Amino acid sequence: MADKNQTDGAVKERVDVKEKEPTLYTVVLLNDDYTTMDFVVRVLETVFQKSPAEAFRIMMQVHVQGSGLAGVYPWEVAETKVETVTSMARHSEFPLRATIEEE
Ligand code: TYC
Repeated sequence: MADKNQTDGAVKERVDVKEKEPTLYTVVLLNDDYTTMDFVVRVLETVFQKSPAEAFRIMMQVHVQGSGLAGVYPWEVAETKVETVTSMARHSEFPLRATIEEE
């Protein structure tokens, strides 16, 4: 049978095909006084796949407003992004921080 949801006989067996939506988490970048603007733009381009223009826009938003949304992901992806940002920043000796917020 091609489709499990189809009925063969009189009694239709209910096959639930609905996928559960994964909870999404927002990765937020935080401002500081020491991380260079160029470094933050590079992080947004390489870790969060932003275009140069979008990366610059987000970096400026963080710089002016204190924080900004870098991306929205399932939990494990969000966690890995934060770890990658933190590790890149520490290697370059910048205090840049990223946090996770539930959507
Ligand atoms: N405030 C930093 C500066 O003036 C730039 C900066 C932007 C730092 C965004 C962190 O998440 C950040 N060099």
